[in-house]
Amino acid sequence: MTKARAYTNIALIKYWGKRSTSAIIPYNNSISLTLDQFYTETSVTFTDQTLAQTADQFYFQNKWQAPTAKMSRVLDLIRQMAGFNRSAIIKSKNFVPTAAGLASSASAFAALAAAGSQAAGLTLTSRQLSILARHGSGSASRSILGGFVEWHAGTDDQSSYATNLLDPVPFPIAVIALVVNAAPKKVLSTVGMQHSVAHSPFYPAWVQAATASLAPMRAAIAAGDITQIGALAETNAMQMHATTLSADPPFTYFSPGTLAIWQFVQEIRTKGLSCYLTLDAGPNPKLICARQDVDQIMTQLHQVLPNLAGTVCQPGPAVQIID
Ligand code: 2P0
Repeated sequence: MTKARAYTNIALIKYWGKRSTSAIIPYNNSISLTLDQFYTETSVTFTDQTLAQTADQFYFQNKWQAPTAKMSRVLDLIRQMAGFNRSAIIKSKNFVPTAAGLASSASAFAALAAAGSQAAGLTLTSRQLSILARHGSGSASRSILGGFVEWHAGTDDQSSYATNLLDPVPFPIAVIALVVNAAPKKVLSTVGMQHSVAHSPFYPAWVQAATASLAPMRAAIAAGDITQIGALAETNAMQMHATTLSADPPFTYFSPGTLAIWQFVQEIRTKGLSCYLTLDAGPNPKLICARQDVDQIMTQLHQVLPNLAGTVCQPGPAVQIID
């Protein structure tokens, strides 16, 4: 049995659309920050039985479930590399603050790739692990690494993987994960991004704008410029969401609560507080700010939205084998 822990990540320059849906090759590079507060622990044991004799067994939060097709894809790749066809027992737990609505495929597939490959007797480099995790979920390629990470889009299976930009992170950046709605998302990201690619006339402009933002984001990270990191991330997030609003038919991940928080963020900036918002494929925003401003931001936010739950995150580590 091998157990791994992997942390979620928040994209600052986002991945939104696949050039290859089968191999999960994105249109553009993305840049993320791994977060220390949300993680998945997964253990994998390969049995003495072949897959023909026994199917893979999967337990999520201690309950039996059928393994998903994406899980089977990652496990099959591991079996292929290891040169055997034994079935696996997978036990996985998400560690996410109650009702945060933040369960993530990124941490799940990064943990599965690390635990599964090690349980199969393979010793993979972080590049190989990133490629393996990518086959479960694109964003999982980034959760193999800690701190600031860049996923290089590449052009084929072996050239699409993530590397570190900066880890450990020597400046006090914080990410406040807010919960406006803990219900499961209505349009899964895999479906939402495909819809944007196929049906938004703005999609090529998104790829161009995201690509143009990579160098400024790398420079802001290298300079430890939290305000510039936040400003670039907020612009990039809104450009991504513009591809959902501009699709035919249109859709959005924004909820009234998301917009209320975005307005709040814009307002406190006019009062001199540096705070920026980013949003993924759901209504729960994440605020980017300096650690020393967190208390002031939360105090002011609670005056506008009294019951809002928030978790303060700092840069998190790379995937680890813990057992
Ligand atoms: C990101 N998201 O860069 C973007 C921003 C959501 C919005 O990666 O289809 O679960 O499994 O590769 O990785 C979420 O999409 O999608 C995601 P698949 P994934 O973090």
